[in-house]
Amino acid sequence: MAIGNLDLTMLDRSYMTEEQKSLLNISNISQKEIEQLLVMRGQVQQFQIMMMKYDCALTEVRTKLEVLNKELSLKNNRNPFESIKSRVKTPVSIYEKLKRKGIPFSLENIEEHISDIAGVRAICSFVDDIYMLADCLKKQDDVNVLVEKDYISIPKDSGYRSLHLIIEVPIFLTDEKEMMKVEVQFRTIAMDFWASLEHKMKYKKDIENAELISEDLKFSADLINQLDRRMQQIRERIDAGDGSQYSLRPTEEEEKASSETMEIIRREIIAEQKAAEKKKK
Ligand code: 0O2
Repeated sequence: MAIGNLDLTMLDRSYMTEEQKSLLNISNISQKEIEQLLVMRGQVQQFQIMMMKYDCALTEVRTKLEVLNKELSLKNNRNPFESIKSRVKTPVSIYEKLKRKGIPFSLENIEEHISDIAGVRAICSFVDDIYMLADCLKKQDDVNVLVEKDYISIPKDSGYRSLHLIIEVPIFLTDEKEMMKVEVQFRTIAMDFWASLEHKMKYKKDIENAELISEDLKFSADLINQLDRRMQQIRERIDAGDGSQYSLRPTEEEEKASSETMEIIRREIIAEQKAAEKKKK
């Protein structure tokens, strides 16, 4: 499916699993309808140009992160991030996001109200690498930081954790320079694992008792947070070459979560025992 030279179906959806991609097709509006809308408004070329610019901005930011990765991995003997993904938001997803915000679909509104058309995601092993990488990026003199959302320090109610930066970077075209917005998400491997599963649930509309899954997800997000912190402490002890350097004594919060886990396990064992007794009778 193409508008002029731009094949909209080729917009990178590398963030998504196959299932999420197919679920996108059950949106209220189809890609074809958006194309028709743009054709009717005579904005096909403008739309193509806009998406091309966001795509160029993605390349710029990816390159910046890859350069940092190369330098920091030489200095510290480990890669600050494990992988990097990027995507330009699909027209359907742009349309849906504007709709959720109650804003009509227009090129002006897209530019003004959607800050994650170009999205880069850096997946790190350790939480401290997230902040170190983000700081290095923020310090660059051609990067304007517009918004910083630290959902690691203050997680969302869902349990979602990531560090988001909305930045502006310049792209240089034949006869102009333009500042383009890019959303950069930094998260650990474990946070990414969690977010992919939770995202899947959000897209699936027909789950019975979805609130129970949300509760489980929230609980798992806290466990993941503890795991991330512990992995970092262990890495620090390995780096220091001293196993006794840091105490791994659990914090109050960890103690509480762990006793809650034990309580859940205890209840499960009792329920299993009761079920077994009932079966015997
Ligand atoms: P998609 O489909 O992943 O692209 P704002 O206009 O800034 O107030 P916005 O853009 O929703 O509102 O900002 P926010 O909350 O920082 O979210 C930006 C993106 O972060 C989302 O994009 C998601 O990718 C991710 N995200 C935020 N909250 C959650 C969450 O609770 N769970 C998961 N799995 N991801 C989340 P989109 O466009 O909403 O979704």
